[in-house]
Amino acid sequence: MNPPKHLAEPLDEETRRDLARKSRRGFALWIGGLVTGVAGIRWLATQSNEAGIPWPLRRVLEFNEQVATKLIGTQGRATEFPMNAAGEPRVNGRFGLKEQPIDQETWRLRVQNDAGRSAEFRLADIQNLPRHEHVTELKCIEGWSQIVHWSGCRLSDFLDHTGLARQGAGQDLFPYVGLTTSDGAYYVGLDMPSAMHPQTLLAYEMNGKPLTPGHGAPLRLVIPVKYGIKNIKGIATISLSQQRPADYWAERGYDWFAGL
Ligand SMILES: Nc1nc2c(c(=O)[nH]1)N[C@H]1C(S)=C(S)[C@@H](COP(=O)(O)O)O[C@H]1N2
Ligand SMILES: [Mo]
Repeated sequence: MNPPKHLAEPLDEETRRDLARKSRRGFALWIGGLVTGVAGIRWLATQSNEAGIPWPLRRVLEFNEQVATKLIGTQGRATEFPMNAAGEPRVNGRFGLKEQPIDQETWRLRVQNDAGRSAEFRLADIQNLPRHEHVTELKCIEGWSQIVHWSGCRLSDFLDHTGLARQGAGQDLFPYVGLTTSDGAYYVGLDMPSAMHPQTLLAYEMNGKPLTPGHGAPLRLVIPVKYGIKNIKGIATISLSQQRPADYWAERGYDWFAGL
């Protein structure tokens, strides 16, 4: 078969010169772009770091955070799915987890605040609070996600129950919540609106069964408005603070807010 006519036709002189001019200009633009890109990356690399990444990128994340807070606020909810969509997530991330099963008789959750007050709670204290369940997607920044059925109490109910979330009676809530594992090897910081979100749970069951050690027994955070990194397993202490708490992955350059 013959090639289509317009491809077979020899180029006239004017078209040829026009093409040559265009390709020279394209090449110049390409080189210009390359030089600008390299200069930009070198400039970025020489800027001082803030929490693990160059400050201009940090400003972008902070801007995203402000936009997300305005758009989602505390009204926005993560999508909930029917029960039969739930499945088993992989065990992902073992920082601060114990391999042996935890003794629930001696286990305590410690809560402390910046006003110097603290208290300890048993698992039964948490299980006696109103039970809430939801089927939501656990989204890992590594690029996988899994729909899971979680049960537990609302973190907001628990914080109210402790009486430690406010500086004093009738005063404002502390602006931040920090959660850590018993050895302090994994830790997460949350803004108070996300902590008080109705879907944010202190979960003790996954897919209808008590949590396994790998999934954070006996108590983990489930916060479907944030990425997996914030869903800390094996919670041992909760701190209410005036300052942004330490956050394992934020210290390694990930977005502190980590909202969806
Ligand atoms: N203690 C602790 N909690 C953790 C992690 C971890 O390494 N240690 N990894 C986080 C990450 S990155 C993800 S995606 C989820 C995974 O939860 P799963 O193991 O129940 O699937 O746990 C989060 N909570
Ligand atoms: Mo993750």
